[in-house]
Amino acid sequence: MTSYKLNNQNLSRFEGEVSIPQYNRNNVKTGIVHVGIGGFHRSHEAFYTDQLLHDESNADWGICGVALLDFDAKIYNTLKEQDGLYTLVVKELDGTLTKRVIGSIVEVLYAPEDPKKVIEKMASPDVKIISLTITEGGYNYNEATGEFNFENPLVQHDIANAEAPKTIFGYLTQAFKLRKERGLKGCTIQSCDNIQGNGHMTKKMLLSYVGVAEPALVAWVEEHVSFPNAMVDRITPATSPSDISSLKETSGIDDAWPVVCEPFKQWVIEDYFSAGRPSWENVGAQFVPNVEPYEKMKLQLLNAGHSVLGILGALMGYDTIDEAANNPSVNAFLRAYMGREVAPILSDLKGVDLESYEVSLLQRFGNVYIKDQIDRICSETSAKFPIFILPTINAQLKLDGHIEHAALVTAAWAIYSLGSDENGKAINVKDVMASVLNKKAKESKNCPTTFLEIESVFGKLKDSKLFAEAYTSAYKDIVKHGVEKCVLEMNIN
Ligand code: CS2
Repeated sequence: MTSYKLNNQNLSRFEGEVSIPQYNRNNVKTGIVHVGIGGFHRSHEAFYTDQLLHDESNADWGICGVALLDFDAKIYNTLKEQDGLYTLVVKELDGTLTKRVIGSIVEVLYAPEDPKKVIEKMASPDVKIISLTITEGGYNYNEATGEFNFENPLVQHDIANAEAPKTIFGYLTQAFKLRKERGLKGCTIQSCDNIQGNGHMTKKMLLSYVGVAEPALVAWVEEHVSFPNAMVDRITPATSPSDISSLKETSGIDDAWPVVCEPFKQWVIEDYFSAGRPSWENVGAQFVPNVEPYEKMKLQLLNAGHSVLGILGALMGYDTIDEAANNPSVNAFLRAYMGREVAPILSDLKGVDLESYEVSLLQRFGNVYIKDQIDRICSETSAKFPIFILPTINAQLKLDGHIEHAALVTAAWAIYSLGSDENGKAINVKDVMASVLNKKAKESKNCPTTFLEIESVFGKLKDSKLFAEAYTSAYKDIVKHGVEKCVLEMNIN
């Protein structure tokens, strides 16, 4: 089939093949600056917003996508060439594909090229919301101290070079400074990352930074900026070359970076927006007074479940999450982890139905069309573990409760960090802490608990005798018998 480059000029050619924006993108003004224009933002917030823009009264809520890191040059260039357009391909449970061109990103900026432009955009009076998907690690939180990490060289760079920052904290500080100087209103900072109390975390980290970099601005931020917490959810694997070629062949869309995702989506947000917000509730988002139950449920079941499948699956030599989820022993292990270790500590949460949530998760993880990469799930586990798994362990330890499944997963992660799977195939550990993890993993061969000494990940976990024993015994069993046999044994006992 003849294909055409995806851009404004060619957009109408795709009408009929796929859904395309039925609104005039030229009339859409930027009301949201979003930092981090990877797959998840484009399958989630940008998708919700695109649906909303079909009602002309919402035309003030277009998105300016900001690529913050050097590493983001490719997505910036792609979206720039495609006038912000991209295709969202939803892989339905029966394997059919629902395709839609998304038009809500109406501008894109590349921060390393022109930091001033990004700061000005963030300070624009039209911009009411600055939303973020900067990953768990992007918040610069240290698990060991519970505080902002000022030792990060990028943070030190920003303190010394205020006007050409590199971190989100440097950018926001400069933008707020301009807003204050110009007598403008504040705005909302909306985190869309998988962190418990993501709004509170953003506020705490930002104010720590501002307190050192620009102390006179602290009171202004406290008064004029709001930080609603939110739970965000939609499984969005990395786009594969075959996703790109099949879109071209079957629909004639030459899109250099489409986004693929599952059909399920959820967005639960606290309604604290200091300068107004779009009516996302009209397109499926939920506004609630307190998002904590939803966040806990999602982080400790879905995200932790992903890490369990990812770490065990990686050692077993699997490539995708569905392979691990559809292995009966691993599946039973995950169900036992959720039922015995996570559910009891979430049992007093009001407003959520845990059992049906767990059932739906197993179905989502097992979706064979999604092919979510184990590699993606295991990336940056050092930032994910403290958020997804550690809170469950700590809560169980307080109750003298069950930690055996979590201990096995932790032991499997220590072995994973040695860098090869059980068949001797190399594992590419993608983690900012990869070298520390590998060093500790090597030392753990003789004394397994050495791995638990990484305080910025595990806090004081190594001091728990109960955990250390379960972990050490799981470590030795995995080395001796392999993951599959160990999880099978656990299911029997
Ligand atoms: C995943 C998440 O990165 C991870 O470890 O668990 O990206 C997950 O797919 C999303 O949070 C789903 O909403």
